[in-house]
Amino acid sequence: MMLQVLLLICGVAASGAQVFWFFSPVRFHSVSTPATMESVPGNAVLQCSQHCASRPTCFGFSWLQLGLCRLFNWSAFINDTWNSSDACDVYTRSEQFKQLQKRLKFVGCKQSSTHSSHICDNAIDGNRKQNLSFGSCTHTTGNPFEWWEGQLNAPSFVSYVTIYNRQDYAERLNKFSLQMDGVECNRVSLTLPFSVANFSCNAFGSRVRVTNLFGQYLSICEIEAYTL
Ligand SMILES: [Ca+2]
Repeated sequence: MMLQVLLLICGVAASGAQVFWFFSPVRFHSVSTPATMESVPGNAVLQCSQHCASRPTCFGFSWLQLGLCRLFNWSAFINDTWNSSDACDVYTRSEQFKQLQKRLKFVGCKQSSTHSSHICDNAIDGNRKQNLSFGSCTHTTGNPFEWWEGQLNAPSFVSYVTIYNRQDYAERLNKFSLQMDGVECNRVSLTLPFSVANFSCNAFGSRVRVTNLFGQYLSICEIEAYTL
């Protein structure tokens, strides 16, 4: 399951030192992709990661499940005009990505309901542990469309959010709506549960909300918002 959300590739730098590249998804089932600098065959995301890691100018790739890796560089990634595409998954080098991004600060939160002591603040307490029993995950009651909302310290452009999902019952967060100031910026529908993943938003505002479309409990162990 982790392979779907985070890929670790080992390589050797020009100096001979061993280096590690992390690749993580920035968009699932995207209908657009950065301009391609090179296309290579690849029957799995892992193969695409290896192709990209071996090319210094490659920043990420989009993977078509028909067996094609489309590699792109940084300038293509940040270009707002992506090319239309058949549904593909877009990945980037996480370590380089982290150097260029800025984490935004949540200063408050609320949620539709609270089960036991699993308050909304647990999603923004800085503790990323993904087991409910550790006391750092939220948990609502089991009504339809339960939601969690975080308040940013200032209106900001949110490129994406990173969600640390609960490890048991992770499938409860397969389908959800991500909203900025009440307007949906991403609707997520996964076929497999995730552990940690980035979900694009690309919207300006100050209130980030996750609404569960699965139809029952919403639990988030940590959520972080990032801007480029
Ligand atoms: Ca937490």
